[in-house]
Amino acid sequence: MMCLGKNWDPDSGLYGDIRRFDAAQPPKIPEELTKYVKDAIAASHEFLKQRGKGATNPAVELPVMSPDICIVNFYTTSGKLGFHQDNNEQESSLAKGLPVVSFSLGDTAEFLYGDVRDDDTKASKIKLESGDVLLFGGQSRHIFHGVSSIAPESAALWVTDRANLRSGRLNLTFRQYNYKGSVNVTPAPFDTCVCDNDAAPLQHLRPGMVLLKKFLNANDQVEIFQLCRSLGVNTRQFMRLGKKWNQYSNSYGDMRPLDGAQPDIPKIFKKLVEDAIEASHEFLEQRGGTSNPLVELPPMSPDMCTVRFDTIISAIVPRQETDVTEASLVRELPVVSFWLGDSAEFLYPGIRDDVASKID
Ligand SMILES: O=C(O)CCC(=O)C(=O)O
Ligand SMILES: [Mn+2]
Repeated sequence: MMCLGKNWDPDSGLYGDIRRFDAAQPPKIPEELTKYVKDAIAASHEFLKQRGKGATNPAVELPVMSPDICIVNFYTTSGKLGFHQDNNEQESSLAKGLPVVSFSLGDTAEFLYGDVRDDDTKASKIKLESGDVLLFGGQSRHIFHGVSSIAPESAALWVTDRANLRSGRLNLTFRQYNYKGSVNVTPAPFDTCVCDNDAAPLQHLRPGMVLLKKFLNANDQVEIFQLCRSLGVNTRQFMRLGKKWNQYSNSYGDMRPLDGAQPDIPKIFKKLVEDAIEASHEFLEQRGGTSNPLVELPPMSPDMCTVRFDTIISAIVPRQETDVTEASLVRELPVVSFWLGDSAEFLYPGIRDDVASKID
């Protein structure tokens, strides 16, 4: 996940101006993207006007917004997103029903939406294909929604080839944090339309919810991919060298999902790790005791490395490093960790959720 404009912290659900991992401001939303959002809102107004034959006010049903937040998510083919509401924006923005505008690029997603918390079985389902733009605002601003699956290899070849994209789906959701005008809460009059033609290029899914099929054409989609890449969008806010952790499938792979790159661990890092293990063997041997240092701390040759930058407000809750193969765990191959910069208080409780020992 990466944010443009304001930064959203998924742990606290709060927006801020700087991101935690490097204390920098997220990049601004490029004007090209803002223009696509405005065009999509204008297209849905035009569609609602024609559909409602003038009886409804499209700008009440789906208010105009000027995005200052964009959350970019890359889903690998096993990616999912649990049922949730988007409600971390300011109360004024939510009360006005300023829409969330969502772009889908790459592989097709099954998108669920409904009104009932914790029950996606009652949800409606739609397919979001590459180039589709979904808007939900007004009376649909608080819908529960999520992504249940991604259809592998469903993107047209021209998308993957021209954008040089591996399998997966890029999603950009735009929102406006704050609304400064007066909030008139008169509900929009609406006809109880529901989409009666899934193949239609423009679909009125429910009041305040419009789907613009293939709104983004081939060139637009390639441009958006390239823009995202140039802004440094990647799957996590820290870097993986060697094997790449995939947050969606909870497994390691060889490539970075967004761009298929495979940055390796520099030789000097590998050497430092091997030297560190050797030095600990030396130490354990001199220290004596009955254990064999090679059994106590088996030698290993690293093929994955995580580089994290922690700001002064960072914290990671105690967790186990079990995301490697069973063979590596059974042989008890060590994790070797280098620290640079400010000191960290490191906790290592013997038992889950228990009181921890501490070192600096
Ligand atoms: O990927 C999607 O289509 C939905 C994304 C979403 O709901 C979110 O980022 O809050
Ligand atoms: Mn959402």
